[in-house]
Amino acid sequence: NLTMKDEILKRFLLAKDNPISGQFLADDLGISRTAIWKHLQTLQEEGYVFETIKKKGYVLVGKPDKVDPARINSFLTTERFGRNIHYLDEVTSTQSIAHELAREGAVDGTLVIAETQTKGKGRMARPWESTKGKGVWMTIIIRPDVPPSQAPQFTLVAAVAIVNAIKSICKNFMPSIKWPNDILINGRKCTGILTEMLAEMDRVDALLIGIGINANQQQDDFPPDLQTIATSLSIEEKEEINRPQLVATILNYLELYCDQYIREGFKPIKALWEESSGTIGKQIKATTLREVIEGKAIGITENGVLEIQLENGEIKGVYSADIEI
Ligand code: BT5
Repeated sequence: NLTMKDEILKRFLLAKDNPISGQFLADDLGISRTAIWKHLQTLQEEGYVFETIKKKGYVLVGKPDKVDPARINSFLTTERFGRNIHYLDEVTSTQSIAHELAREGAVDGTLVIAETQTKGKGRMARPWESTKGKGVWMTIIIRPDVPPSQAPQFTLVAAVAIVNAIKSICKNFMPSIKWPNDILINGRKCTGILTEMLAEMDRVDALLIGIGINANQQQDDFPPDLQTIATSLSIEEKEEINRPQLVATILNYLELYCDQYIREGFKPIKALWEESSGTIGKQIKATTLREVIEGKAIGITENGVLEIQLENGEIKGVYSADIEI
């Protein structure tokens, strides 16, 4: 669903250093050269910089640091995920926008993404810090044909997709998954996942997979309460992260794994999850709404339930909890 302006931008992004002529664009997109020129004008006002090369056309030489649809699109290999993007500068929470869109019938794979959130939220209404222009703050609306009881598994599917996307982009550290919804680097949180659901009694209508990733913050961008517990990909990688590429890579993996989960069940996902887990085998303390359980995390079940072995050998399964390692 790219706009004409984004279609033009996408062609420049894919052409890299090769010039594109106004005439080529006009023919390719079926609009006048004047219309092309006006779109280029708008793009320049947004911070894109074009160089004119005599007799050849234009080259894109500068881009603003944004997670705009055309840039995400240029890295996508999916069929459905991210093919419909709602990009906003500032929102209360991408989850709220996604709720509205899902109720209005948004298609499977619709993406809501913003540069900042004023009321980003974690689980149980905890606040989520969303520094402007530095992270990935997004919600993907998916419509799998599954019963509501399977919704929590999608948090684990998303964790596997994100951790593999991070591993394919960053080479200087190893991220690990902390059950159920965190990704950590050297013990500090870089990613949180929040899965919400619209459902009938027996069928999921839509899942809203909210993903918050600290990408380009530096340590002093974090508020005092997060200083010792949060980190960003850029801090650990010691390089600037290409956010549109990260977003698209996550969507590429996510579509692959969601489809695989629907086709083959949880088994292949469980194997991928265990490969990147930093929780299994550790002595942990799990705080659920009802109790505190201490013991050794021994695995996850086919339903994504975390199994903890107590001192006395008894095994308890938890569906949702905060974990301390
Ligand atoms: C989560 O909750 O980790 C889920 C976070 C989901 C955020 C995304 S962003 C896009 C979408 N739109 C939203 O409004 N939300 C989703 P939980 O496990 O409850 O962890 C919340 C805790 O993480 C907070 O209480 C803080 O201690 C910590 N925290 C808050 N902001 C953080 C950040 N930017 N980086 C690391 N830790 C953070």
